[in-house]
Amino acid sequence: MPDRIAPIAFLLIAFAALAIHGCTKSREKEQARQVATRVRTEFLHAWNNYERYAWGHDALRPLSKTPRDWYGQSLLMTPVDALDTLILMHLGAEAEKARSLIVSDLSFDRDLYVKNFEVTMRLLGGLLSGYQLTGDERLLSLAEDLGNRLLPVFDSPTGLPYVYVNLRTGQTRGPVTNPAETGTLLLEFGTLSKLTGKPVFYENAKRALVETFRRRSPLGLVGESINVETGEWTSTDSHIGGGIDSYYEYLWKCWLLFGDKDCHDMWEASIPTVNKYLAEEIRGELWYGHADMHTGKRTKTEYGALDAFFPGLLALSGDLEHARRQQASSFKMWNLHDIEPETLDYKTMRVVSGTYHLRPEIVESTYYLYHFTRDPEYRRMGEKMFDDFVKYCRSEAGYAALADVTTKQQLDEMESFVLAETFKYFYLLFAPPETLQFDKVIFNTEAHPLKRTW
Ligand code: DMJ
Repeated sequence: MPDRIAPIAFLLIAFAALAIHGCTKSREKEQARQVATRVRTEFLHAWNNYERYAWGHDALRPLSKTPRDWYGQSLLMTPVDALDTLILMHLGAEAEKARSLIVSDLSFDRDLYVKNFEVTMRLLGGLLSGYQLTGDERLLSLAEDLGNRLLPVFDSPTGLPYVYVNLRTGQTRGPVTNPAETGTLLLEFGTLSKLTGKPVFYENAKRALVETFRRRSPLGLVGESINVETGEWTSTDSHIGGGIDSYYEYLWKCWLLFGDKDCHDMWEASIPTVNKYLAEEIRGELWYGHADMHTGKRTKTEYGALDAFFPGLLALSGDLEHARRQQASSFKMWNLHDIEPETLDYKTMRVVSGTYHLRPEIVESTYYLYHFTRDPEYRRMGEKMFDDFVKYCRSEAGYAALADVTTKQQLDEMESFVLAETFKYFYLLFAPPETLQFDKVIFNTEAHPLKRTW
Protein backbone atom coordinates (compact mmCIF):
# COMPACT_ATOMS: atom_id res chain seq x y z
CA MET A 1 0.00 0.00 0.00
CA PRO A 2 1.49 3.42 -0.97
CA ASP A 3 2.65 5.42 2.02
CA ARG A 4 -0.09 8.08 1.68
CA ILE A 5 -2.96 5.53 1.63
CA ALA A 6 -2.00 3.65 4.80
CA PRO A 7 -2.88 6.46 7.28
CA ILE A 8 -6.19 7.09 5.47
CA ALA A 9 -7.11 3.39 5.66
CA PHE A 10 -6.19 3.38 9.32
CA LEU A 11 -8.42 6.40 9.97
CA LEU A 12 -11.34 4.82 8.11
CA ILE A 13 -11.04 1.60 10.11
CA ALA A 14 -10.86 3.60 13.36
CA PHE A 15 -13.98 5.61 12.42
CA ALA A 16 -15.85 2.43 11.49
CA ALA A 17 -14.89 0.80 14.81
CA LEU A 18 -16.05 3.89 16.71
CA ALA A 19 -19.34 3.95 14.81
CA ILE A 20 -19.98 0.25 15.55
CA HIS A 21 -19.11 0.79 19.21
CA GLY A 22 -21.47 3.79 19.34
CA CYS A 23 -24.28 1.76 17.75
CA THR A 24 -23.81 -1.15 20.17
CA LYS A 25 -23.83 1.27 23.11
CA SER A 26 -27.02 2.99 22.03
CA ARG A 27 -28.68 -0.39 21.34
CA GLU A 28 -27.73 -1.48 24.87
CA LYS A 29 -29.09 1.78 26.27
CA GLU A 30 -32.38 1.39 24.46
CA GLN A 31 -32.68 -2.24 25.57
CA ALA A 32 -32.02 -1.21 29.20
CA ARG A 33 -34.61 1.55 28.98
CA GLN A 34 -37.20 -0.97 27.80
CA VAL A 35 -36.42 -3.41 30.62
CA ALA A 36 -36.57 -0.60 33.22
CA THR A 37 -40.03 0.30 31.91
CA ARG A 38 -41.16 -3.32 32.21
CA VAL A 39 -39.80 -3.52 35.77
CA ARG A 40 -41.73 -0.38 36.70
CA THR A 41 -44.93 -1.76 35.14
CA GLU A 42 -44.57 -5.05 37.02
CA PHE A 43 -43.81 -3.22 40.26
CA LEU A 44 -47.05 -1.29 39.76
CA HIS A 45 -48.91 -4.56 39.20
CA ALA A 46 -47.76 -5.69 42.66
CA TRP A 47 -48.37 -2.30 44.30
CA ASN A 48 -51.83 -1.76 42.77
CA ASN A 49 -52.95 -5.15 43.98
CA TYR A 50 -51.64 -4.38 47.46
CA GLU A 51 -53.72 -1.18 47.29
CA ARG A 52 -56.76 -3.07 46.07
CA TYR A 53 -56.78 -6.04 48.42
CA ALA A 54 -54.62 -5.16 51.43
CA TRP A 55 -54.48 -1.38 51.78
CA GLY A 56 -53.51 -0.37 55.32
CA HIS A 57 -52.26 -3.85 56.21
CA ASP A 58 -48.74 -5.21 56.52
CA ALA A 59 -48.78 -7.30 53.37
CA LEU A 60 -50.82 -8.81 50.57
CA ARG A 61 -51.38 -12.53 50.13
CA PRO A 62 -51.26 -12.59 46.34
CA LEU A 63 -53.17 -15.82 45.65
CA SER A 64 -56.07 -15.55 48.10
CA LYS A 65 -56.13 -11.75 47.55
CA THR A 66 -56.36 -11.20 51.29
CA PRO A 67 -54.35 -9.04 53.70
CA ARG A 68 -51.83 -10.29 56.22
CA ASP A 69 -50.70 -8.58 59.43
CA TRP A 70 -47.59 -9.85 61.13
CA TYR A 71 -48.71 -9.26 64.71
CA GLY A 72 -52.48 -9.17 64.39
CA GLN A 73 -52.45 -5.37 64.03
CA SER A 74 -50.90 -3.55 61.10
CA LEU A 75 -47.59 -1.69 61.30
CA LEU A 76 -47.86 -0.76 57.60
CA MET A 77 -44.86 -2.89 56.60
CA THR A 78 -45.54 -2.73 52.87
CA PRO A 79 -46.21 1.02 52.52
CA VAL A 80 -43.20 1.95 54.65
CA ASP A 81 -40.96 -0.55 52.89
CA ALA A 82 -42.16 0.50 49.42
CA LEU A 83 -42.19 4.29 49.86
CA ASP A 84 -38.67 5.00 48.60
CA THR A 85 -39.10 2.61 45.65
CA LEU A 86 -42.23 4.55 44.65
CA ILE A 87 -40.23 7.76 44.85
CA LEU A 88 -37.25 6.41 42.89
CA MET A 89 -39.57 5.16 40.16
CA HIS A 90 -41.21 8.62 39.98
CA LEU A 91 -44.61 7.23 40.92
CA GLY A 92 -45.60 10.53 42.49
CA ALA A 93 -49.31 9.97 43.13
CA GLU A 94 -48.76 6.52 44.62
CA ALA A 95 -45.89 7.77 46.80
CA GLU A 96 -48.03 10.63 48.06
CA LYS A 97 -50.88 8.28 48.94
CA ALA A 98 -48.50 5.94 50.79
CA ARG A 99 -46.95 8.86 52.68
CA SER A 100 -50.37 10.20 53.76
CA LEU A 101 -51.37 6.76 54.99
CA ILE A 102 -48.17 6.42 56.99
CA VAL A 103 -48.36 9.83 58.67
CA SER A 104 -52.05 9.51 59.46
CA ASP A 105 -52.33 5.85 60.50
CA LEU A 106 -48.98 4.58 61.74
CA SER A 107 -48.68 4.43 65.50
CA PHE A 108 -46.17 2.47 67.54
CA ASP A 109 -48.03 2.86 70.81
CA ARG A 110 -49.19 -0.75 70.75
CA ASP A 111 -49.16 -3.63 73.16
CA LEU A 112 -47.26 -5.89 70.74
CA TYR A 113 -44.04 -7.87 70.91
CA VAL A 114 -42.19 -7.14 67.69
CA LYS A 115 -38.99 -8.54 66.25
CA ASN A 116 -36.37 -5.83 66.69
CA PHE A 117 -34.27 -6.82 63.66
CA GLU A 118 -37.16 -6.97 61.19
CA VAL A 119 -38.76 -3.78 62.43
CA THR A 120 -35.44 -1.94 62.41
CA MET A 121 -34.47 -2.76 58.84
CA ARG A 122 -37.93 -2.46 57.32
CA LEU A 123 -39.67 0.25 59.34
CA LEU A 124 -36.91 2.31 60.92
CA GLY A 125 -34.87 2.10 57.70
CA GLY A 126 -37.90 2.91 55.53
CA LEU A 127 -38.97 5.88 57.66
CA LEU A 128 -35.46 7.32 57.67
CA SER A 129 -34.94 7.03 53.92
CA GLY A 130 -38.50 8.31 53.39
CA TYR A 131 -37.68 11.32 55.53
CA GLN A 132 -34.43 11.99 53.68
CA LEU A 133 -36.14 11.76 50.29
CA THR A 134 -39.20 13.87 51.14
CA GLY A 135 -38.09 16.16 53.98
CA ASP A 136 -41.35 15.27 55.79
CA GLU A 137 -40.51 15.79 59.47
CA ARG A 138 -43.43 13.57 60.53
CA LEU A 139 -41.55 10.57 59.14
CA LEU A 140 -38.54 11.47 61.28
CA SER A 141 -40.78 11.84 64.37
CA LEU A 142 -42.21 8.38 63.73
CA ALA A 143 -38.67 7.02 63.36
CA GLU A 144 -37.59 8.62 66.63
CA ASP A 145 -40.64 7.31 68.46
CA LEU A 146 -39.94 3.83 67.11
CA GLY A 147 -36.24 4.07 67.99
CA ASN A 148 -37.11 4.98 71.60
CA ARG A 149 -39.51 2.06 71.88
CA LEU A 150 -36.91 -0.37 70.53
CA LEU A 151 -34.10 0.78 72.83
CA PRO A 152 -34.99 -1.59 75.74
CA VAL A 153 -33.77 -4.54 73.62
CA PHE A 154 -30.20 -3.56 74.51
CA ASP A 155 -30.83 -3.93 78.27
CA SER A 156 -29.17 -7.32 78.53
CA PRO A 157 -26.14 -8.32 80.62
CA THR A 158 -23.96 -8.27 77.48
CA GLY A 159 -25.47 -5.33 75.60
CA LEU A 160 -26.47 -7.76 72.84
CA PRO A 161 -30.14 -7.13 71.95
CA TYR A 162 -33.03 -9.40 72.85
CA VAL A 163 -35.03 -10.63 69.85
CA TYR A 164 -38.43 -9.16 70.78
CA VAL A 165 -39.63 -6.02 72.54
CA ASN A 166 -43.10 -4.90 73.52
CA LEU A 167 -43.61 -1.54 71.85
CA ARG A 168 -45.77 -0.21 74.67
CA THR A 169 -44.27 -1.69 77.82
CA GLY A 170 -40.65 -2.06 76.76
CA GLN A 171 -40.59 -5.66 78.06
CA THR A 172 -38.22 -7.93 76.19
CA ARG A 173 -38.18 -11.59 75.17
CA GLY A 174 -36.01 -14.03 73.30
CA PRO A 175 -32.48 -14.34 74.64
CA VAL A 176 -31.24 -16.59 71.82
CA THR A 177 -30.36 -14.60 68.74
CA ASN A 178 -27.75 -14.45 65.98
CA PRO A 179 -25.11 -12.09 64.53
CA ALA A 180 -27.47 -10.75 61.83
CA GLU A 181 -29.95 -9.72 64.52
CA THR A 182 -27.31 -8.27 66.86
CA GLY A 183 -25.13 -6.66 64.20
CA THR A 184 -27.55 -5.25 61.63
CA LEU A 185 -28.78 -2.22 63.53
CA LEU A 186 -26.12 0.45 63.37
CA LEU A 187 -26.94 1.95 59.95
CA GLU A 188 -30.49 2.70 61.11
CA PHE A 189 -29.86 3.55 64.78
CA GLY A 190 -26.74 5.51 63.81
CA THR A 191 -28.60 7.52 61.17
CA LEU A 192 -31.32 8.23 63.73
CA SER A 193 -28.69 9.60 66.12
CA LYS A 194 -27.15 11.78 63.43
CA LEU A 195 -30.53 13.18 62.39
CA THR A 196 -31.87 13.79 65.90
CA GLY A 197 -28.61 14.73 67.60
CA LYS A 198 -29.21 12.01 70.24
CA PRO A 199 -26.18 9.70 70.56
CA VAL A 200 -28.00 7.01 72.57
CA PHE A 201 -29.14 5.14 69.45
CA TYR A 202 -25.69 5.01 67.87
CA GLU A 203 -24.02 3.98 71.11
CA ASN A 204 -26.32 1.03 71.83
CA ALA A 205 -26.27 -0.37 68.30
CA LYS A 206 -22.51 0.07 68.02
CA ARG A 207 -21.97 -1.73 71.32
CA ALA A 208 -24.09 -4.65 70.06
CA LEU A 209 -21.97 -4.87 66.90
CA VAL A 210 -18.69 -4.71 68.84
CA GLU A 211 -19.88 -7.28 71.42
CA THR A 212 -20.72 -9.67 68.57
CA PHE A 213 -17.29 -9.18 66.99
CA ARG A 214 -15.53 -9.56 70.36
CA ARG A 215 -16.98 -13.05 70.70
CA ARG A 216 -15.47 -14.30 67.43
CA SER A 217 -13.36 -17.45 67.70
CA PRO A 218 -9.55 -17.36 67.73
CA LEU A 219 -9.78 -18.16 64.00
CA GLY A 220 -11.87 -15.00 63.58
CA LEU A 221 -15.24 -16.58 62.73
CA VAL A 222 -18.62 -15.98 64.33
CA GLY A 223 -21.22 -18.66 65.02
CA GLU A 224 -24.84 -18.97 64.02
CA SER A 225 -26.60 -18.37 67.32
CA ILE A 226 -25.77 -16.73 70.62
CA ASN A 227 -27.37 -16.16 74.02
CA VAL A 228 -27.53 -12.46 74.92
CA GLU A 229 -27.61 -13.15 78.66
CA THR A 230 -24.57 -15.43 78.88
CA GLY A 231 -22.74 -14.27 75.76
CA GLU A 232 -22.17 -17.95 74.88
CA TRP A 233 -22.55 -19.31 71.36
CA THR A 234 -25.41 -21.80 71.10
CA SER A 235 -24.45 -22.86 67.57
CA THR A 236 -20.88 -22.69 66.33
CA ASP A 237 -21.75 -23.20 62.67
CA SER A 238 -20.26 -20.36 60.63
CA HIS A 239 -21.26 -19.17 57.15
CA ILE A 240 -22.29 -16.04 55.26
CA GLY A 241 -25.98 -16.98 54.90
CA GLY A 242 -29.17 -16.21 56.83
CA GLY A 243 -28.56 -15.41 60.50
CA ILE A 244 -25.06 -14.03 59.86
CA ASP A 245 -25.10 -12.34 56.40
CA SER A 246 -25.85 -8.70 57.16
CA TYR A 247 -23.52 -8.62 60.20
CA TYR A 248 -20.67 -8.55 57.66
CA GLU A 249 -22.59 -6.13 55.47
CA TYR A 250 -22.87 -3.56 58.27
CA LEU A 251 -19.20 -3.74 59.26
CA TRP A 252 -18.25 -2.36 55.87
CA LYS A 253 -21.24 -0.09 55.29
CA CYS A 254 -20.98 1.58 58.72
CA TRP A 255 -17.42 2.46 57.84
CA LEU A 256 -18.67 4.00 54.57
CA LEU A 257 -21.67 5.84 56.02
CA PHE A 258 -20.24 7.06 59.31
CA GLY A 259 -16.50 6.86 58.69
CA ASP A 260 -16.33 4.77 61.87
CA LYS A 261 -12.79 3.39 61.91
CA ASP A 262 -13.70 0.60 64.37
CA CYS A 263 -16.11 -0.79 61.79
CA HIS A 264 -13.40 -0.66 59.14
CA ASP A 265 -10.99 -2.52 61.43
CA MET A 266 -13.56 -5.17 62.37
CA TRP A 267 -14.24 -5.75 58.67
CA GLU A 268 -10.51 -6.01 57.90
CA ALA A 269 -10.13 -8.52 60.73
CA SER A 270 -13.06 -10.63 59.52
CA ILE A 271 -13.03 -10.91 55.75
CA PRO A 272 -9.68 -12.69 55.20
CA THR A 273 -10.93 -15.41 57.60
CA VAL A 274 -14.22 -15.71 55.73
CA ASN A 275 -12.28 -16.16 52.50
CA LYS A 276 -9.91 -18.65 54.12
CA TYR A 277 -12.38 -20.96 55.88
CA LEU A 278 -15.75 -20.48 54.21
CA ALA A 279 -14.81 -20.04 50.54
CA GLU A 280 -14.39 -23.23 48.52
CA GLU A 281 -13.22 -23.97 44.99
CA ILE A 282 -15.27 -26.67 43.29
CA ARG A 283 -15.01 -27.49 39.57
CA GLY A 284 -13.10 -24.21 39.21
CA GLU A 285 -16.06 -22.27 40.68
CA LEU A 286 -16.08 -20.13 43.83
CA TRP A 287 -18.67 -20.99 46.49
CA TYR A 288 -19.02 -20.14 50.19
CA GLY A 289 -20.02 -22.98 52.53
CA HIS A 290 -20.30 -23.70 56.25
CA ALA A 291 -17.49 -24.41 58.73
CA ASP A 292 -17.17 -24.74 62.48
CA MET A 293 -16.12 -21.37 63.95
CA HIS A 294 -13.55 -22.97 66.28
CA THR A 295 -11.92 -25.62 64.09
CA GLY A 296 -12.53 -24.13 60.64
CA LYS A 297 -13.61 -27.61 59.50
CA ARG A 298 -16.18 -27.80 56.71
CA THR A 299 -19.61 -28.72 58.14
CA LYS A 300 -21.84 -28.33 55.07
CA THR A 301 -21.42 -27.57 51.38
CA GLU A 302 -24.60 -25.52 51.32
CA TYR A 303 -25.22 -22.19 49.66
CA GLY A 304 -28.44 -20.38 48.87
CA ALA A 305 -30.49 -17.36 47.93
CA LEU A 306 -29.41 -15.41 51.02
CA ASP A 307 -25.68 -16.04 50.48
CA ALA A 308 -26.02 -14.39 47.07
CA PHE A 309 -25.77 -10.90 48.64
CA PHE A 310 -22.05 -11.34 49.22
CA PRO A 311 -20.75 -10.53 45.69
CA GLY A 312 -22.42 -7.12 45.96
CA LEU A 313 -20.72 -6.46 49.28
CA LEU A 314 -17.37 -7.69 47.99
CA ALA A 315 -17.71 -5.41 44.96
CA LEU A 316 -18.54 -2.47 47.23
CA SER A 317 -15.43 -3.20 49.28
CA GLY A 318 -13.24 -3.30 46.15
CA ASP A 319 -12.76 -7.07 45.74
CA LEU A 320 -14.10 -7.41 42.21
CA GLU A 321 -12.32 -10.66 41.53
CA HIS A 322 -14.06 -12.69 44.24
CA ALA A 323 -17.27 -10.78 43.54
CA ARG A 324 -17.34 -11.71 39.85
CA ARG A 325 -16.51 -15.35 40.50
CA GLN A 326 -19.09 -15.80 43.26
CA GLN A 327 -21.72 -14.05 41.18
CA ALA A 328 -21.10 -16.57 38.38
CA SER A 329 -21.82 -19.35 40.90
CA SER A 330 -25.02 -17.67 42.06
CA PHE A 331 -26.15 -17.37 38.46
CA LYS A 332 -25.39 -21.04 37.89
CA MET A 333 -27.58 -21.80 40.92
CA TRP A 334 -30.34 -19.65 39.42
CA ASN A 335 -30.14 -21.35 36.01
CA LEU A 336 -30.37 -24.85 37.41
CA HIS A 337 -34.17 -24.45 37.57
CA ASP A 338 -34.52 -20.95 36.06
CA ILE A 339 -35.25 -19.62 39.58
CA GLU A 340 -32.89 -19.97 42.53
CA PRO A 341 -33.70 -22.32 45.42
CA GLU A 342 -33.46 -21.28 49.06
CA THR A 343 -30.62 -23.78 49.59
CA LEU A 344 -28.42 -25.83 47.29
CA ASP A 345 -25.68 -28.36 47.92
CA TYR A 346 -23.00 -26.90 45.65
CA LYS A 347 -20.98 -30.11 45.66
CA THR A 348 -23.74 -32.30 44.27
CA MET A 349 -25.77 -29.42 42.75
CA ARG A 350 -28.88 -30.88 44.40
CA VAL A 351 -31.57 -28.64 45.84
CA VAL A 352 -31.76 -28.91 49.63
CA SER A 353 -34.65 -26.48 50.15
CA GLY A 354 -36.64 -25.65 47.04
CA THR A 355 -38.69 -22.65 48.15
CA TYR A 356 -38.23 -19.25 46.52
CA HIS A 357 -39.31 -16.28 48.61
CA LEU A 358 -38.82 -13.68 45.82
CA ARG A 359 -35.56 -12.71 47.48
CA PRO A 360 -33.53 -9.73 46.28
CA GLU A 361 -29.95 -10.71 47.10
CA ILE A 362 -28.88 -12.09 43.72
CA VAL A 363 -30.36 -9.05 41.96
CA GLU A 364 -28.69 -6.71 44.45
CA SER A 365 -25.29 -8.24 43.64
CA THR A 366 -25.97 -8.02 39.91
CA TYR A 367 -26.71 -4.32 40.34
CA TYR A 368 -23.51 -3.65 42.32
CA LEU A 369 -21.41 -5.59 39.83
CA TYR A 370 -22.92 -3.73 36.91
CA HIS A 371 -22.35 -0.43 38.67
CA PHE A 372 -18.67 -1.11 39.31
CA THR A 373 -17.76 -2.85 36.05
CA ARG A 374 -20.30 -1.51 33.50
CA ASP A 375 -19.95 -4.94 31.96
CA PRO A 376 -23.12 -5.56 29.87
CA GLU A 377 -22.95 -9.21 30.92
CA TYR A 378 -24.56 -8.21 34.23
CA ARG A 379 -27.51 -6.57 32.53
CA ARG A 380 -27.97 -9.69 30.42
CA MET A 381 -27.89 -11.75 33.62
CA GLY A 382 -30.45 -9.41 35.22
CA GLU A 383 -32.73 -9.58 32.20
CA LYS A 384 -32.70 -13.37 32.21
CA MET A 385 -33.57 -13.37 35.92
CA PHE A 386 -36.30 -10.80 35.47
CA ASP A 387 -37.89 -12.79 32.61
CA ASP A 388 -37.92 -15.92 34.79
CA PHE A 389 -39.22 -13.95 37.77
CA VAL A 390 -42.17 -12.64 35.75
CA LYS A 391 -42.80 -15.96 34.03
CA TYR A 392 -43.05 -18.04 37.19
CA CYS A 393 -43.95 -15.66 40.03
CA ARG A 394 -46.47 -13.23 38.52
CA SER A 395 -49.98 -13.97 39.71
CA GLU A 396 -53.28 -12.34 38.93
CA ALA A 397 -52.99 -10.16 42.02
CA GLY A 398 -49.29 -9.47 42.50
CA TYR A 399 -46.17 -11.62 42.78
CA ALA A 400 -46.15 -14.96 44.55
CA ALA A 401 -43.31 -16.86 46.21
CA LEU A 402 -42.76 -20.44 45.00
CA ALA A 403 -43.22 -23.51 47.16
CA ASP A 404 -40.79 -25.43 44.97
CA VAL A 405 -38.49 -24.19 42.22
CA THR A 406 -38.68 -27.51 40.40
CA THR A 407 -42.49 -27.58 40.08
CA LYS A 408 -42.90 -23.75 40.17
CA GLN A 409 -45.97 -24.16 42.36
CA GLN A 410 -46.88 -20.75 43.78
CA LEU A 411 -47.28 -19.81 47.45
CA ASP A 412 -49.69 -17.27 48.92
CA GLU A 413 -46.87 -14.93 50.02
CA MET A 414 -45.48 -11.57 48.91
CA GLU A 415 -43.12 -10.19 51.54
CA SER A 416 -42.73 -6.44 51.82
CA PHE A 417 -39.07 -6.77 50.77
CA VAL A 418 -40.23 -7.67 47.26
CA LEU A 419 -41.34 -4.05 46.87
CA ALA A 420 -38.54 -2.56 48.96
CA GLU A 421 -35.70 -4.54 47.43
CA THR A 422 -36.30 -7.02 44.63
CA PHE A 423 -38.07 -4.59 42.30
CA LYS A 424 -35.85 -1.69 43.35
CA TYR A 425 -32.62 -3.50 42.48
CA PHE A 426 -34.06 -4.78 39.19
CA TYR A 427 -35.08 -1.23 38.35
CA LEU A 428 -31.77 0.37 39.31
CA LEU A 429 -29.87 -2.20 37.26
CA PHE A 430 -31.58 -0.99 34.08
CA ALA A 431 -32.49 2.63 34.86
CA PRO A 432 -30.13 5.43 33.77
CA PRO A 433 -27.37 6.02 36.38
CA GLU A 434 -28.74 9.49 37.23
CA THR A 435 -31.83 7.81 38.79
CA LEU A 436 -29.82 7.56 41.99
CA GLN A 437 -26.50 9.13 42.96
CA PHE A 438 -24.82 5.89 43.91
CA ASP A 439 -21.85 7.52 45.63
CA LYS A 440 -24.08 9.61 47.87
CA VAL A 441 -26.05 6.76 49.48
CA ILE A 442 -25.58 3.56 51.44
CA PHE A 443 -28.37 1.01 51.20
CA ASN A 444 -29.41 -0.58 54.45
CA THR A 445 -29.97 -4.32 54.32
CA GLU A 446 -33.58 -3.75 53.21
CA ALA A 447 -32.42 -1.54 50.30
CA HIS A 448 -33.38 1.74 51.93
CA PRO A 449 -30.92 4.36 50.69
CA LEU A 450 -29.44 6.39 53.56
CA LYS A 451 -27.66 9.65 52.85
CA ARG A 452 -24.82 11.15 54.79
CA THR A 453 -26.46 14.54 55.21
CA TRP A 454 -24.79 15.40 58.50
C1 DMJ B 1 -34.62 -8.92 53.75
O1 DMJ B 1 -35.50 -8.64 54.76
C2 DMJ B 1 -33.24 -8.35 54.00
O2 DMJ B 1 -32.56 -8.25 52.79
C3 DMJ B 1 -32.43 -9.17 54.97
O3 DMJ B 1 -31.12 -8.69 55.10
C4 DMJ B 1 -32.37 -10.60 54.55
N1 DMJ B 1 -33.66 -11.16 54.23
C5 DMJ B 1 -34.61 -10.40 53.46
C6 DMJ B 1 -34.57 -10.64 51.98
O4 DMJ B 1 -34.25 -11.88 51.57
